[in-house]
Amino acid sequence: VEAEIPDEQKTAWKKHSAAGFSNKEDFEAAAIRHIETTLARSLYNCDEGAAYGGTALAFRDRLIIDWNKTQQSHTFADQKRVYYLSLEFLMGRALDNAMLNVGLKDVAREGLADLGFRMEDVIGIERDAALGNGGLGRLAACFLDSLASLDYPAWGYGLRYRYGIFKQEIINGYQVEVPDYWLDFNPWEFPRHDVTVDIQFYGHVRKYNDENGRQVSVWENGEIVTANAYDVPIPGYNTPTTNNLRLWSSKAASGEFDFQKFNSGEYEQSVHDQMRAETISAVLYPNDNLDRGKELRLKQQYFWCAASLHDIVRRFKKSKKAWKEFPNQIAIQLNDTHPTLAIPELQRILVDEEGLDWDTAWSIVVNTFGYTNHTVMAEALEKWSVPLIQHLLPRHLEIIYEINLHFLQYVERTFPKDRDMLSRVSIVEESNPKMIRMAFLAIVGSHKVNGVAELHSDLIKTTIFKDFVKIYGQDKFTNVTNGITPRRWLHQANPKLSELIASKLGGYDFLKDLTLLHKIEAYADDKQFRKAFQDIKYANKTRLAKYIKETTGVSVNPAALFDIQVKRIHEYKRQQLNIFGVIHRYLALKAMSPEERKKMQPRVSIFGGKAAPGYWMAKCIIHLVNEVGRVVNNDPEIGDALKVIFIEDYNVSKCEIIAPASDISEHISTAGTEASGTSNMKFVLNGGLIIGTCDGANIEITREIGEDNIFLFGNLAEDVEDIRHQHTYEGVLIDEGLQKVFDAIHSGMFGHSDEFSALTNTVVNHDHWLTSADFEAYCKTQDTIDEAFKDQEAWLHKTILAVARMGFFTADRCIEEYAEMIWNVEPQKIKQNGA
Ligand code: C3B
Repeated sequence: VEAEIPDEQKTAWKKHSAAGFSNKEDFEAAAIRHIETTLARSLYNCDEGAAYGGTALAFRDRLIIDWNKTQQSHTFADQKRVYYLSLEFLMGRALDNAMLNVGLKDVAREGLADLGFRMEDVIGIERDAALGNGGLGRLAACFLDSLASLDYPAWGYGLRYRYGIFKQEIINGYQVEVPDYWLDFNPWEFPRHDVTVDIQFYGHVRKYNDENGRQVSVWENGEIVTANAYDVPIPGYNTPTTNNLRLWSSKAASGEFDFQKFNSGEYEQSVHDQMRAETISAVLYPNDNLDRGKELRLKQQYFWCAASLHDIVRRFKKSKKAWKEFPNQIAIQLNDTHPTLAIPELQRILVDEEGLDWDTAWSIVVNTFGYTNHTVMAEALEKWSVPLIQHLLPRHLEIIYEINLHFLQYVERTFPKDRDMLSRVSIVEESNPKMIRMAFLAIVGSHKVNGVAELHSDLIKTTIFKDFVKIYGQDKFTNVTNGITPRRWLHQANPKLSELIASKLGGYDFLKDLTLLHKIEAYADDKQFRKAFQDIKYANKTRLAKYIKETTGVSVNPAALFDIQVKRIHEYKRQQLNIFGVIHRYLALKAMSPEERKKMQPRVSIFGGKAAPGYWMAKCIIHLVNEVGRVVNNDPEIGDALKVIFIEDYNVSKCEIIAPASDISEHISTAGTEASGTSNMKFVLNGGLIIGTCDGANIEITREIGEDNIFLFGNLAEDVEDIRHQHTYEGVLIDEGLQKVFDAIHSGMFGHSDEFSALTNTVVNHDHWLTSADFEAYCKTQDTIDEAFKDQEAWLHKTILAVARMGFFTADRCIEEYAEMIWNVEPQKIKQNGA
């Protein structure tokens, strides 16, 4: 292609080709040009918002130049690429990350100062891109950062929700949801008006025999919706590699806009059709670890899978390679079962549209896909009703049935005497109505299945997917323990700690090889280093205390022990255990003399997190935390001994302030329920210790950092089932201390007790989450922590060792494991000058 372009044209082009800035002068020029032209502002009306806009657009220009080079280079090299399909990408803010990844934050800071702005204020203007609920969405965002930083040719595919996760307001102690319309100014996306895909829904399947007598299926007469691509550049750290996150937005198909209706006065109806189409990508479903089976959600899933696959197949076809090369060129990772429809969709494209025979097509499909499971909890495992799929995607239902038929025939041949096995593993659950078990479909259609921490990967093999291990063997199932990107979660969130580490390690190489952190172990007993480390923690706690004061009006003492639990509110994550523990502490403090109280370790208990709007119990927990805070924080007897804070609207950018400020963070899920957890990693990496159960990645964190440096408690996963059985047959024996807490709640100490009866009753009736069973151990462990914290030197020693040993939990390690074990892809360096 390049040879076909005339030389004069090339010369003219190259002379004026866009160049990125790399010094202060050029940054200022770029920012001012954008402020004056793109934003139509001037020296006289440039506020912080405009300064943010100009800075962001200047950086976007820089990113897109590298983005173009990267994409060209990947196209020329034509190597295998990875596609990460995720319905959630919890990206947070982009500007700070872009500045740090391209290494120009200091340049921009100086430039902004010249223009009269402070970097922190400008960064603070940006809205979070909050296209996700919690851990699963943030993991996808960390993986994108690692893929780009390690130079892997990779794209993310997701939905461009007009409304991300709702904004949480706390009004009179209750959660209120406010829509998050985040797109009014989003400089980080590029609309690709030329990249569209028409997506079909409904309709029916027509069959006929072609000239060779082969039966052909045609899916026709459906409703068409158009998918529009929006691209978000993903810069790697300290590399020109800039990958792409492609988000699809839905709109009425242009051919579908009904001019007939329009002209005959049915303008309203035609606009209504338009809006109906746009509804598909309008809103992120706000459930975390919960499946609700709504038709619109299924539409979202198919819309996004079909658009993404069409895009991938279109790119592959340009290379003119044989179909059997498809899995050698393309790896598709399914982030949970949400994109499982991509499996029957690819089979449909290959068989119905490209004319491949079933078996050839199926082997391409299986070799292309990998499936990551993120939960074993029944309420979170997706199932879709057969009548719903039949209605929305009639051809896909046929294909799913055929996939199941082939699969069950194979099972029957392998285990001829086990009839029971067939109904247990069938993709179709024989219930009323029949349901499609998406996890089973994902296993059957993928070559690898992985869990996200060792315990979790073992659990899926011994519980929910046990039969599949018998059928396919151990090798199909593997583990990739989760990780986090140290760029955002250390360097960006905690610049002072990053700088301190760099000063000892002779530079920032550890940000790309986190195992280098082990070298700071040598400084665990170094007085000066300890002091510097301690000062940084104190400064970070002061920063959080200031934020708490500004947002809640409550003053907290940065010298107190900061005990933090921030994550989605969920019974299995057991914020109720935490708040009951706080009440227990409050009652103990109240029973003490003022002298005794003075001797107690002062604490600030900090909570944050959203409840799904329909999750009643989670909302009760939020309400209780706020009511306890109201009582405790205003109790003159208590003073600094205890403060209880609920941070409103917890999100990624708030986590960047919170994670560096903990002394202790809580990861206290009922054993066997939290697949991995990733905030546990963020807190330890930032020099905080953990109180936790033997669950998810806590176990591996303990192995890495040493059991002296973590506070574990509670029943083990292997015993949970027995305890629940006991509860069912013998009733729940409520812990003595917990009973006092309940009595206090019932007395009306924290407002009308009816408000909380659901919360206490569920413990009394079933204690499904072992709140009572683990209560005593939890409180004792908290007492141990109080004692340990008093010895600040020993505490610092622990925290420094813990940080030094966190190298394993970088998302870079995850990506290397996926690349080697599941995707079989190699990194590809981009030369600075492109090509
Ligand atoms: C979460 C799990 O609950 C976490 O333990 C895990 O660390 C992350 O995924 C990432 O693997 N998860 C989630 O956020 N949403 C789901 N629907 C299922 C799991």
